[in-house]
Amino acid sequence: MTNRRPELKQNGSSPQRRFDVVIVGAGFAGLYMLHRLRGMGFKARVLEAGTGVGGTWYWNRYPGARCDVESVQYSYQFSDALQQEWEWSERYAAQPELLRYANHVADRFDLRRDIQLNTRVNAAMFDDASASWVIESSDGARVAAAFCIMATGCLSSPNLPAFKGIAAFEGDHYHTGCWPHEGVDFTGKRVAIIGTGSSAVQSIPIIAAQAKHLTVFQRTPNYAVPAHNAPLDPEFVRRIKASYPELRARARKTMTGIDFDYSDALAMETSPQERQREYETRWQRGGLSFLGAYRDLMVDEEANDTAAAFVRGKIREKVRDPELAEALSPKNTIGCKRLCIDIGYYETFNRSNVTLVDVSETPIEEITPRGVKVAGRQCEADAIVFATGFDAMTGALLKVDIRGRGGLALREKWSAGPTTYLGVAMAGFPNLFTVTGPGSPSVLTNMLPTIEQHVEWISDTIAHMRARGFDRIEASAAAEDEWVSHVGELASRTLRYTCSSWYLGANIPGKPRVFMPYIGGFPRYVEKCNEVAARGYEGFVLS
Ligand code: NA7
Repeated sequence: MTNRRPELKQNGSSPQRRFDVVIVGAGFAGLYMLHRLRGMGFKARVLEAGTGVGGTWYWNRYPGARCDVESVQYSYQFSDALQQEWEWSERYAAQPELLRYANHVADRFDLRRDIQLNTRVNAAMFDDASASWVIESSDGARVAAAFCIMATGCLSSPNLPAFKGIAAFEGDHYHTGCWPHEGVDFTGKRVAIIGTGSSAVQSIPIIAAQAKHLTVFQRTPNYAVPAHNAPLDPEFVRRIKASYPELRARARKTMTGIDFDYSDALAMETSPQERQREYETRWQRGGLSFLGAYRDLMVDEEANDTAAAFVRGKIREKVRDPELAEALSPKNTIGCKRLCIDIGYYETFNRSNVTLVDVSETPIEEITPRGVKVAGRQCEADAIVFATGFDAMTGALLKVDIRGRGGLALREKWSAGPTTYLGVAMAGFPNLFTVTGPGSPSVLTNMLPTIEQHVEWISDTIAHMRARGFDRIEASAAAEDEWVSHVGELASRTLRYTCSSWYLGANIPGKPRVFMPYIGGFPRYVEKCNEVAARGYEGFVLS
């Protein structure tokens, strides 16, 4: 199968329409991509599986869903008018507000006329003869385009572990990543939740307050730092709006593309008392900047453990039952799995209607018609929430049967792990771009500025090709190999391989263990992309 040329005409109809660019996905990446390309005079079309725009914030409607980057920074900056007129209401925007924002952007820039909803892309095939892509959706319809851009998101393919018996469960079950639009009322219900990642940490306090009883099945405890979420003070907003360019410029200089206080100090060169003060200050401030306290936290185990021990101490203060506090205390590297930002998570376990079941040693045996079975004991439930995460970074791309030059299947190319050049392009797949693909900083950074950088770089590349009369661009195998080794080499110098995170693909049975995002930081990545372009697209073959 691998190298068979796709039969473009036999398996479906001929493409019904031709575009310059087809964009897959109408999340923040797809929306801006469409706006920018259209502004450059390209004929572009977005194909989106959902019934609305918003991507992550369209699908993740679970109780408590909220962004872990502050709203004034998790927002577009390409239009100053947009950032001046939009009013964020809270420090960390909740899902409904983020979805309203995505819809506002779609309306404000008149994007909807080029977005086709209810259209799940199944396959994309490169046709060598015409140097174009044929994109097929699940209803069999086909469109053709000179360029195909996958704006399918990093955490958009939900992972539902293959628990025995799910189909026979008599109650209702939900996955946090595809929550019913009408919401779920757990009042009076016995609820089981499986997983204790960010989605669970956000939803557990809210479900516990509503349900008759909540049982939490925990395989790995997680570190959570308080959000200290609050309504935004109008004076703060006024100051931010008056100095947005400066804020954005400062953010662009940080590793994560987020403007917060990163210290250059080393934990191991700081006294224990001073460290404690620093962690306490950051804890009181709340949010992800906790890990910015010292620059050796993600590279030196001893340094890391000072921060981990501090959080474990906080858990002991918050959870009344010492045994329960111990069970909720992570022992692994803090920041290896993504740090969670919480609103009353640990305190929820003090409630009399919440039970923790540790499944680290004895995994969930099966889902029975009436509940969840562990070690021969059944926990009865009327509803089960699977907060079991995503097939991150590669899942959504591999769900589409993408065939490059000579029929090369992406699934085949990536069988030992994803390989890309800069996280935006792949050898063997001409005229195909990925926004925030594996090998890009993406999930280690603030997604919005990262998306904007990719969109601008990709659209500038396409415009460059038009200006020079090129109709084909492909990453060279050598440039791709070099980039992949560079990404792996940087990750290997950190503590990122010490846990079973989704960054490594370790949450999906059988997925190759490769640290997928680029860990070198936003500024270094942007510099590399700009250099590549300035050198006439070094590492790409244009023809
Ligand atoms: P995560 O962070 O991947 O969390 C998934 C959770 O589900 C995690 O606690 C897993 O335990 C647990 N899990 C997965 N499979 C199983 C099985 N088979 N049995 C028991 N427990 C299981 O996903 P989220 O949706 O919470 O967050 C994803 C990202 O979205 C987050 O990092 C933010 O960036 C936003 P494990 O840790 O693997 O032992």
